[in-house]
Amino acid sequence: MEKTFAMIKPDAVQRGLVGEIIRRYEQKGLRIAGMKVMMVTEELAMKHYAEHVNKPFFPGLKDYITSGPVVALVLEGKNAVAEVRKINGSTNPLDAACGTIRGDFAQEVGRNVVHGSDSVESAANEISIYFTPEEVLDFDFLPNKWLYE
Ligand code: DAT
Ligand code: MG
Repeated sequence: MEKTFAMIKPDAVQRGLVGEIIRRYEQKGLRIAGMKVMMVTEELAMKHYAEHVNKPFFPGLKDYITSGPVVALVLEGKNAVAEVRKINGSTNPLDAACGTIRGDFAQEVGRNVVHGSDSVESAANEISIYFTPEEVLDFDFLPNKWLYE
């Protein structure tokens, strides 16, 4: 089954949105295969956002993502990568549809409350940055037979 990496960013943790955000992933049928509350160090931020380190917004992004606890998640499901991106909504909350997490809870791109991997390859890389193999569980998720044909 496909896995993706998601993050509930520091603003969402501080605003008490952890339960609401996880509820949205769970109600879609995604399974939580890994989860932890942690700080993102500068080193982790540079690995995670390697493609953005030379962009003008990177210093702000790094300050934001390292500013407080985050919740790191491994979510599993058919098309988990695309499903989480859809639930999260567009990167810039101004463009994010109502009903998406960013559309409902965010106003600025620099405070966009969640992250989701953009491809299966990015997901595998990001999971390996934030989790050890032992921290990602493999178990029989009983609702799968009611979610998938
Ligand atoms: P996404 O998080 O939707 O995958 P991304 O990979 O393009 O988006 O960018 C990573 C994060 O960097 C994004 O969540 C918010 C920040 N960011 C992206 N573009 C930005 C911009 N033009 N100004 C400020 N922050 C930006
Ligand atoms: Mg991205």
